[in-house]
Amino acid sequence: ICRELSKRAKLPQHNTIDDAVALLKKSRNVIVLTGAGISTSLGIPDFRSKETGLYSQLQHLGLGDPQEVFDISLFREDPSIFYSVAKDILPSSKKFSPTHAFIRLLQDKNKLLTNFTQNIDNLEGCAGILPEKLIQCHGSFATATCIECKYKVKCGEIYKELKAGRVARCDRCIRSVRQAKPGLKRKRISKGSTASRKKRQSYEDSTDDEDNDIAVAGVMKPDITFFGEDLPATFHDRLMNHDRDLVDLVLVIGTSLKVAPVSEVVGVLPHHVPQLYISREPCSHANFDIDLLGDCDAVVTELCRRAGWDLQHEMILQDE
Ligand code: CNA
Repeated sequence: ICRELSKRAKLPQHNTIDDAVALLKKSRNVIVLTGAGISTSLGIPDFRSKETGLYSQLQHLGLGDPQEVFDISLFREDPSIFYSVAKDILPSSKKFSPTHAFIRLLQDKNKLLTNFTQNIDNLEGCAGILPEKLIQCHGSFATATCIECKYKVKCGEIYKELKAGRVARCDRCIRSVRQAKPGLKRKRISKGSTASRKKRQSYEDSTDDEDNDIAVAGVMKPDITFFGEDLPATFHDRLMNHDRDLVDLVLVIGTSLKVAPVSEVVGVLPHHVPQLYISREPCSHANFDIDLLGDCDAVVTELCRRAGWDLQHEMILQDE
């Protein structure tokens, strides 16, 4: 993707909110590229917002760069850093935002080609975005895998640990550590004295020993893409071998577009396809045809109002 990247020129004929509405109404194959900003109204912090973003709150961890929380080498060294932060971005309910509802509305109107999301909160599914319309570019919290034995579980199985900020360990590893012990004991019993048998028995019964089993078991890593890991193959496949030929409108919502390779998507799509940007602040490193700056829930609500579309959501105030 990097090789094909270039900063596209703006299309001169589009620049107002009504142009955006007209584009939405006529388009049939919209790519919606989303980031953490579409979930902040639900109380889930993004990364880079100045005072509320997760990165601004991580000074106390003594990291050189807050992104290290999501660095795969550091996770292998000390997973407790990630676990102490993960609880803050783990949604505590299945509530989704008006912006999620807007993407669902595009799907219902047969306009959604693909929602490429960088989010890991899995709320697109809660809003009813179909799996075949969704690419979770950075994976999600939906499942977790043991970094040692690759045993996979649903998020529910480690939810308690995640919410408590405790490192989740692999059940299968713990079971196999424990199963290995009776074998060891049998061998020793046949050779050892009664005293050594008793000593060993009391060691195996102790809570310390259980803690020890857990401590040597593999760490469960939620299936989110850390810095230093590859994106799912579906990301490139879908973008380059399917969507690139079909897309007729690009909507980028609630992302600072600072994480590659997702940030490079806008540069590889055909340059004649209009691109709209909805976020609180402008994006200085990409050329969008129309910037709709502000709270994304309010912006999509206004777009729908002008389009005459009925966007249903409990968080939309009547007079907004
Ligand atoms: P980011 O770099 O923090 O950027 C978020 C952008 O959204 C910023 O430009 C904000 O100004 C803007 N923004 C925040 N709230 C709103 C709002 N209500 N309306 C409009 N704009 C808003 O996050 P990115 O998504 O660009 O970075 C990619 C990272 C963030 C991915 O790897 C994610 O996994 C990661 N992340 C995800 C979540 C989540 O799943 N909810 C939460 C935090 C971080």
